[in-house]
Amino acid sequence: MRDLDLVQKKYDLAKADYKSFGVDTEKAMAALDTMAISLHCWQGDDVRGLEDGAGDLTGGIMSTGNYPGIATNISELRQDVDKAMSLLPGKQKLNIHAMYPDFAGELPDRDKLTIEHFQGWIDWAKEREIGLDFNPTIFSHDMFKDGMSLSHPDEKVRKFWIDHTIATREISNEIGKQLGIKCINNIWIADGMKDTPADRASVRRRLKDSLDKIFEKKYDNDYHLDCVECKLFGIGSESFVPGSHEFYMGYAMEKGIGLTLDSGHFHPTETISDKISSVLLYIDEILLHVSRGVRWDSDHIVNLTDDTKAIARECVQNGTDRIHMGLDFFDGSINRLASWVIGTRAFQKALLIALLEPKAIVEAEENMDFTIRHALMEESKQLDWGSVWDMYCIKSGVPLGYDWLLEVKKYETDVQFKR
Ligand code: RNT
Ligand code: ZN
Repeated sequence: MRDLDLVQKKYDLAKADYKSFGVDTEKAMAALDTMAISLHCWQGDDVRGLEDGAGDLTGGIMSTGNYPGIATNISELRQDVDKAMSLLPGKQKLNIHAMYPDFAGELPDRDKLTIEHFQGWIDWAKEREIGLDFNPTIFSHDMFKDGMSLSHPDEKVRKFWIDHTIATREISNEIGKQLGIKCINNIWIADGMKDTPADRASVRRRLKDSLDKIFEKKYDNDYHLDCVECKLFGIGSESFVPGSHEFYMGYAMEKGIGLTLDSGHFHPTETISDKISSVLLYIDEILLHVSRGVRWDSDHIVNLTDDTKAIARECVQNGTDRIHMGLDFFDGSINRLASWVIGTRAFQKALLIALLEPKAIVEAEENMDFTIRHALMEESKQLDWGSVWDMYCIKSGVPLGYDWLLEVKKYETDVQFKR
C-alpha cells in the first residue's frame, strides 16, 4: 500500500513546480474529470458476444490468449466491467456491440434487432449514470460471405447488413434518448480481399450505395451520432479494403456524419494524432479508437507510449467537445479486466500530461522561437505529473499506483477463477 502522507508531500511539491511553469494542477485534474472514455465491452470476452453459439470471431480481427476467467455470460461481463470501472478514476461510457444483446426470449437474427433487445443495457447504464455507445456487428455471422457484407455483389447479402445497420441506428438513437447522453453508433465492416482485386470501383460503388440506404433516415444529432471507421487491411483482406481512409473521409464529409480514427488502421508508421486537427476542419465530430498496433493492427492494450501521448495531446489541444474518446483492443493473454484498467489508465495519464503542459510551449511557437519550444518540450517531460496522477486517484477514490492490481488479483481468485 502506498504511503498517503508521502503522496501528499510529493503532490504539494509537484503543484508548486507546475505553478512556476504557469500550470494549475487542480484545474488539470478538474478538466480530466469531465473527459469520458468509452470502454469497449468486447475486451471482456475476446470479442465473442452473447448470441447463441457465440464464439467464432471472424472478419479479419483476432484476440489471442486463453487466460482463465473469461466472462461467458452477460452477468459475468457486467460484473467484470463494474470491477474495472471501480478501479478507474474519472468518467466512463460503455461501448457495446449488437452481438451483446440483453434478452431472455428468442433472439431474432441481427437484421431484426430492436430496442427491446438492449433495454437491459440502458437500465444498467442508467443505474450507473453512464452513457453507452453502440456498433452494428458486421462480422462473426453466416451472412458475412466471401469476405464481404455491405459491398457484396449479392443483393440479399447487402440487404441483410443494410437492415442490420439501420436497426442499430434506431437502437443507438433510443439509447441516447433514454440516457440523455449521446450514443455513438460506429460502423466498421470487415469487407476486403486477400488478393489484388480486378475491379475496385464496383466494390466501392456497392458499399456507397448500401451506406446511402442506411443513412436515408435522419436523426437528431443530440442523442445519436453516426460514425464510419476506415481500415487499411485486415487478416484475409491484406490486398484491398473498400472502406479505406479516403473512402470514409469523403463519405463522412458528404453526409455530415462522424469519422472514426483507429490507431491500428493505417500504415504502421502513420499516426492518428496527426490526423485529428486535419479532419476536424471538415468533419464536426470524430470518434477515436485508441489502440496499439505492434508491427501490424494487432489491437494490443494501450500503453503510455509517445504515440498515446501525442493522441491525448491533440484531444486536449483541439478540445474534447468534438472528439469522442473510445478504446479498442482485445487481449486474452492476461487478466481481461486488468487490460481495461491498464489501457484506460494509460490513456487518462496521457490526457493528464497533456492538460499539464506548460502554455509557454505553444507561446514559444507563436513567437517563432523554436529553440524555446524544443527545449521546453524536453524539460517539461521531467515535471512530476505522476504525483498529480496519484492525487487525482485519491480524489477520485480509486486505488493508487498498482494497488489496483491487488484488488484484481483478489477478484480473480474469488470470482473469475471460479467460473
Ligand atoms: C476492427 C475495428 C473495429 C473492431 C470492433 C470490435 O479492426 O477496429 O472497431 O475492433 O468493432
Ligand atoms: Zn476500431
